Amino acid sequence: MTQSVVVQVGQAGNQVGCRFWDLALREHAHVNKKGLYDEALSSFFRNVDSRRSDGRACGVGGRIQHLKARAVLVDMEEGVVNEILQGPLGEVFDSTQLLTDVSGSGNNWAVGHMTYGLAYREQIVDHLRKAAEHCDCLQCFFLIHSMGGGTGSGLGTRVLSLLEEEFPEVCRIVTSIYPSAEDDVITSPYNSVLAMRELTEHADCVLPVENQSLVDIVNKIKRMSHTGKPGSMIKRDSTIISGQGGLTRAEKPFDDMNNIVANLLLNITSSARFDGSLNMDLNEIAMNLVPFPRLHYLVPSLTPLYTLTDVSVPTRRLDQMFSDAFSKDHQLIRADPKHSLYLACALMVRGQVQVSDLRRNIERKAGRQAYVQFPLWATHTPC
Ligand SMILES: Nc1nc2c(ncn2[C@@H]2O[C@H](COP(=O)(O)OP(=O)(O)OP(=O)(O)O)[C@@H](O)[C@H]2O)c(=O)[nH]1
Ligand SMILES: [Mg+2]
Repeated sequence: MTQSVVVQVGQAGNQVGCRFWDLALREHAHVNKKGLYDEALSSFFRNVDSRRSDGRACGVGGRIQHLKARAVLVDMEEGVVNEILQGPLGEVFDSTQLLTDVSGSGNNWAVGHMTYGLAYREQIVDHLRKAAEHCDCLQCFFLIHSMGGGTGSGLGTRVLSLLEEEFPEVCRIVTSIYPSAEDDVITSPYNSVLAMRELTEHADCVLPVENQSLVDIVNKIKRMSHTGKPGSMIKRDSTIISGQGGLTRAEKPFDDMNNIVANLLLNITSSARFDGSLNMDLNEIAMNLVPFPRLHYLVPSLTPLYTLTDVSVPTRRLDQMFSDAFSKDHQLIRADPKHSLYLACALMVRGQVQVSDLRRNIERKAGRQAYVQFPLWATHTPC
């Protein structure tokens, strides 16, 4: 099995990353009943025996000792990373994976990209190399950052170009959080434009996520769960909400929105984390969906989002999910591809689903859009 490394940069990057690790651990705990460190866990986690002074990781097959995320956490202020370290996930990271400064980039792309980018260049490369050395077969880097903040947009895109320089063969998938129109960071449009140029040049694939779409989805889920109708209760262990109660209880700002982004990452990485007969390789995302190297912005969409009560997928529901995946209410960015052209789309399906039902739905969709190619990937893992 292959491994991937998550690089989270800036406040938004680290907060979204943190939700991803929480949900990934919960998903593995749900499946891994024997407490053994298996191939599935090794894709995103190392198993470190704290009694060994050299800090080396244990191989696949042994008991789980201490799971450490294959992650590099970068922020030019300390607050967010310190909060993560003091929270329930603190043990999942160690000091060798962290890189912080004190004053932040002041919402200024140039400070992140140029000032910190040059000052921390060696240290960033060092951290990335260390994370890569812990992998037997490194397949992918997942970069998570905001487009609006100085560190996320500026240093985040600097990290991206360093990844390209140092690991040209390793796939770079970037999750970029775009600001909403009412964003309180006044420089966020400038930061976003400057960062986009870098994303176009250096990423293999970008999953743009817009904060306004996340706000809309969260508000809609809240409205639905407050109607009191049967089937409108959110399951307590649903991965769409966080461990502390998520949407049903007040949490830190952004937590509920970040859970949705974390779910996107959870689903995209599921076939790298679990076995499955129709599994896809992470490289195949870019290989199948990117027609030209710079045309690599994918519109992400998630379903089920609003029917959170039932995670099993009866046939009727699956048909609905296929339609939902193409509706703008389920997209994580406020774009309307129906007014333009789909060059390619991929449907990633999780759970116990009949392949014949999938094919029937693909024919239904593709029939109307004759030139669209539908690669089909499915993972038989819990969703
Ligand atoms: N979805 C989401 N957006 C966030 C989060 N934190 C900040 N943002 C958004 O990200 C932008 C600000 O970027 P930050 O990530 O806070 O900034 P930074 O990368 O830490 O950069 P500096 O603070 O300037 O050093 C604004 O558009 C915020 O609305 C978060 O946890 N989730
Ligand atoms: Mg910050």
